[in-house]
Amino acid sequence: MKGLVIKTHNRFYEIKAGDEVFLCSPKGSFKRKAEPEYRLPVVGDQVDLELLAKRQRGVDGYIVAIDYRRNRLKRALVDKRKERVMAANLDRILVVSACVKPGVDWGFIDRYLLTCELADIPCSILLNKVDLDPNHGEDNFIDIYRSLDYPMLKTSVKSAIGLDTLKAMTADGISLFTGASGVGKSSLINQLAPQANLATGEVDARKGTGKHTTTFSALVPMEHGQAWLADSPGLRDFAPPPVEPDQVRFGYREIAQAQKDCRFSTCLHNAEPGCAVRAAVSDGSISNHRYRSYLAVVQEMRDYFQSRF
Ligand SMILES: Nc1nc2c(ncn2[C@@H]2O[C@H](COP(=O)(O)OP(=O)(O)O)[C@@H](O)[C@H]2O)c(=O)[nH]1
Ligand SMILES: [Mg+2]
Ligand SMILES: [Zn+2]
Repeated sequence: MKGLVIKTHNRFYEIKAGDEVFLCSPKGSFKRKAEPEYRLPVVGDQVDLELLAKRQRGVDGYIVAIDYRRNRLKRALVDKRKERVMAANLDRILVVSACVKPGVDWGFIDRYLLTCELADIPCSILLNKVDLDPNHGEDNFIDIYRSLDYPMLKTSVKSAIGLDTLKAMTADGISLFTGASGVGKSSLINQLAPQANLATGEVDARKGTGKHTTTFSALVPMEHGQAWLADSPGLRDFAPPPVEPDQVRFGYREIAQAQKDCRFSTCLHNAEPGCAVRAAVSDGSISNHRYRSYLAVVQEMRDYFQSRF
């Protein structure tokens, strides 16, 4: 029987199969045989189940195989040379920012777009809390990202702005919400799936009181049951893994496009002669903001790999 992993506990997994949810654990034999990446199920996985006639030792059955993952979101572990898959088979990632409180950090958004491009996961940008923003979002930036074909949506939980569009955007498949703490991810998910009843609140990192840190450990069903939403932990718990400096260019759509005309195929668009990317920045077809963001990320990755190895 096939099922979808919707929740991970310590060693147990909740698997939705048909209209039922089964509690299962991975079968030892499969864990020994599988490729390292496929030894642990994550939310979003499609798995093969062997069900027991009745519940034994706390489980309804065993996970005997994990299907091929068409994409996966990874995070860096504390030992940053290691990575771990956090969720698989995502239909989209929604990067949430708040227009005000704390304000939009476009460099942060670029890092997520980079992660999504390299992981082959469609990415949308949500600007929440527009009710607090007299300008209703930073439109000059919005134009840049719209022209790159990233879906952009302004929302307000408080004033019910953009929520129907958000509902339509997330109406099928698995949508994962990410972004810094306090931008409104859990509040937005509660709008789409009221029964989720996720904890929300002001960020109080110092005390951490009443702060319920959600992880990628559960998928919440939308009301009609055909789509799933995943809340995510704050930044501190989740950083996308670093990428080699020469891979960064593939995370910027317009740069990846323009670089076909660079004189050197290895061009990093820094000071190389015959660089089509820098030419595009000069004539305004690539925004200065994105180019500077690209250079900053390349430098950051370079520093990281040099300090590390
Ligand atoms: N004014 C305003 N406040 C919001 C909005 N969305 C969320 N909030 C508030 O922002 C705070 C953080 O929200 P939460 O959903 O916990 O953010 P998360 O950390 O990203 O999950 C809470 O106090 C929410 O009530 C919004 O659209 N407008
Ligand atoms: Mg939250
Ligand atoms: Zn170049």
